[in-house]
Amino acid sequence: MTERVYDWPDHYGDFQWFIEDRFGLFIHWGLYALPARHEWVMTKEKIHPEQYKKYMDRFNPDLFNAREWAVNAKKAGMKYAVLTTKHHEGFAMWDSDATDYKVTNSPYGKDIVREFADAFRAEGIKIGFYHSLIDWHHPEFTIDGLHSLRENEEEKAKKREFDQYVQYLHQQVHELLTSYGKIDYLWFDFSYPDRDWDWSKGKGAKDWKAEELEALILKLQPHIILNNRLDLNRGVYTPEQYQPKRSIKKDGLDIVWEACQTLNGSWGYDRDELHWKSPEMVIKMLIDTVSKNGNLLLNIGPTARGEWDLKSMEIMERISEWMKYHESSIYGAGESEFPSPPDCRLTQKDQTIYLHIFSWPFRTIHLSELAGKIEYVQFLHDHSEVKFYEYMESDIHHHNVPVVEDGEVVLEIPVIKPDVLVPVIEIKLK
Ligand code: FHN
Repeated sequence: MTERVYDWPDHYGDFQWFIEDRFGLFIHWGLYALPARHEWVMTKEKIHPEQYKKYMDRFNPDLFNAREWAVNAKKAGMKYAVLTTKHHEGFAMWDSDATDYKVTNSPYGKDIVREFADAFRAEGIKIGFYHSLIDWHHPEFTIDGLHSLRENEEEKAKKREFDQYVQYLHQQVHELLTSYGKIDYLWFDFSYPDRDWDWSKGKGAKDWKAEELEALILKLQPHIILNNRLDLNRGVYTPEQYQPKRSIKKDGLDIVWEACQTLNGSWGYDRDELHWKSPEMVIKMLIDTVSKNGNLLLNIGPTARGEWDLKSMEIMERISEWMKYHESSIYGAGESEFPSPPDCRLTQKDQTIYLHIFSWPFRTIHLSELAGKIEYVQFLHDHSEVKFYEYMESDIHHHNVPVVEDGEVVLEIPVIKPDVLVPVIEIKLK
């Protein structure tokens, strides 16, 4: 299989572990779990920071058990985990020296980032921090069209020193990268330089002093990888809430990318948001992503008591079952050099092709360009052999024998679909 060449910044950490791991857990957790109406509730409902603080006074996730989360994530086959250290609401989920608006000043009183990092690291899961560039709580973060105070003329009339906020932003990133050990992945969110509301503009790299911030990060943790939302046009490309049509390339080079997806329609816990994806759909999204040389970062929004809701748990259970038998078609795999049959996805790892069958066909699957190249074929879940043939032994094409075109291989599959959400056939090449 031809070696891939990636467009990756030389001064960033090595991304090899990332494209090996393929599957990560995204956790969106903050004060917004209490209103339980989406993580943008503060701005959707234009809540003044002073009013919003009532949630800090009530934040006490008494059922939170970081080790339980880590064990569940490991069982589902997730190799890295990204936790919101601060979302746009501005609330620090760690014991920050830079603010009183932090979890250690809530009734919960403990450092959640510390508990998360320790528990997930103990399970061998790599650590990622999500950190919001946007901050609707900080008094010097200038009010713009996304801000919860965007219609508050009195607040908009007050002068704000954005540079003071940027200093605070850099200070908190410094805290996060010097207090919790080795951090593998830093996930900023998000720049919006092209937005324009006439009375205010969006914010991008220049506003965040992103070059300076990036230099600080790599000085503190030189091995770290970053996503591309600092508006520096480099790092992990992070499409969300859709599946790219094909693998992502730029000037002929492969791009390191990660599809970021929710289980329902919200990142943060949203009690009444019921557009849950089926376990089968989620597993197909994971397979689809890897077949296009990407990673899947799959999100859970824990409740204000610190638990994963039942629906999320159910989906994670089914993912765990599937990954138990099929993880080898995901880890270290990527886009295949061969064309996929209809209603299937191929992943490939060196001399092994994994055929993921999205809709179960009757009796045969025709593989192109593989005649003479296959050594052995089996189902991945039970290692039962799959018979195949490449040409007709006799010249007579009997009416009940499939026509095999030049270069094709035909797999003979059972009429009954195996009892797994997405069956996978492992094809060993010569
Ligand atoms: O505004 C955020 C949103 O709340 C969520 O955190 C997602 C996750 O990728 N990022 C932003 C929207 O693109």
